[in-house]
Amino acid sequence: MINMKRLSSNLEDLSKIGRNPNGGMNRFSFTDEEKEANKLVEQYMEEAGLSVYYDAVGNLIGSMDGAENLPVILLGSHIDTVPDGGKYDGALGVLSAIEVMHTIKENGIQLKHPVRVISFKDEEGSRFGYGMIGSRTVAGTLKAEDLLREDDSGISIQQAMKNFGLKERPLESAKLVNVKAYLEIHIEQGKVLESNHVGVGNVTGIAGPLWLKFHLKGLAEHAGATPMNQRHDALTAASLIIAETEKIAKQFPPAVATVGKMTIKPNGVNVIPGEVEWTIDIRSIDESQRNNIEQMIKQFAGKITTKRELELQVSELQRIAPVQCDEDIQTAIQESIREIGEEVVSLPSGAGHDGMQFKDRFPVGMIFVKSVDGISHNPKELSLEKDIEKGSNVLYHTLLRVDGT
Ligand code: HGY
Ligand code: MN
Ligand code: MN
Ligand code: MN
Repeated sequence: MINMKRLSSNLEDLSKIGRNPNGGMNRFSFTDEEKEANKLVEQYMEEAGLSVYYDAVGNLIGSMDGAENLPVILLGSHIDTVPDGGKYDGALGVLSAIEVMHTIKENGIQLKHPVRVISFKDEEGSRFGYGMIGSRTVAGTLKAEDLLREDDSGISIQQAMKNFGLKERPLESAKLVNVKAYLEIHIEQGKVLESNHVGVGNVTGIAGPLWLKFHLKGLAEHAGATPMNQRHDALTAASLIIAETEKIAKQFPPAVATVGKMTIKPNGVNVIPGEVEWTIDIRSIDESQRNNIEQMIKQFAGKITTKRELELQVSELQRIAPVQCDEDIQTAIQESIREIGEEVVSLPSGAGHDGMQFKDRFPVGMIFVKSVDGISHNPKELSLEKDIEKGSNVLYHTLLRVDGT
């Protein structure tokens, strides 16, 4: 069984890096915080007997040879966070995978397949508004032009990679093809496991996120001298569109739509807003339903824009298809959950994960660990040690099953 004391202390130590005064995590890609966190994860990987290296985009990889020349099994997750994030999102997946490999080494088990534990670069997309650059690179889908995307201070991903000290290498060198399976353990970030009174779950599929940016242009004018019926107020129009977005999404459960970022220009108390920019994150496990929601929002926004003589630009930040988890891996996970004496609960993931990038490339399986009150992307994010231990042991047994040991 895994060593929960070691895993818990590693989780605690990693969570000290990038922690802000109110206990939230700010660990963004290609920053000093991430460099420090990478150093710690490298150490854990080496202690687990893994040989450590970085690929062309900066994924941190711990590798263990297999007894036979077989396709590789990938374990992974991410250590970057959302702004003011929690201590388990992503970090649990990387550290639990390392703990499983450490336990395999201590138990003197020689796996047939080679294994790579990957700490994927920039899963959240917090800094550049374009997530999963690490897993896209492994899937071979990251394009050179994607690296031109910039953060709020105008630094491109490419420049950030150079500043981070990454050796320049062709992205293709990081693509992995001969892969047997990708396994990820992650906190659920929702309330299904808790409402079913279980600590772990088998993931059936991952909802795909569509991120759009709306930019509305009106006319900044004097708040006191401009009559109400002669305004081109970008913020009032945006508020109507955002209210309608919520109404539309509520018609199609379990699909969701979220406005997470917004800027107002010139942002003065006594100035009618001339420009407003906001993001919408639309998710569904059903791609056609998501596209339908997207069209309905765009149509409504177009109507409001024309009526109020404003200018609207809608740009796509990312569009990731939903993915179904592999049936055989789900069976291995379900058997492993039973093996540790737990009841099997299977559920879709509303949150996005690196495994989506491997759709139609190699089989994906995910194990969920209960989130207390379903809270995540919040400093209050919490998963209990006993559930983390169960989930990590399920990952251990699932890896042995997938390996055929
Ligand atoms: O956006 C997500 O679902 C994940 O946290 N990257
Ligand atoms: Mn997240
Ligand atoms: Mn995550
Ligand atoms: Mn993930």
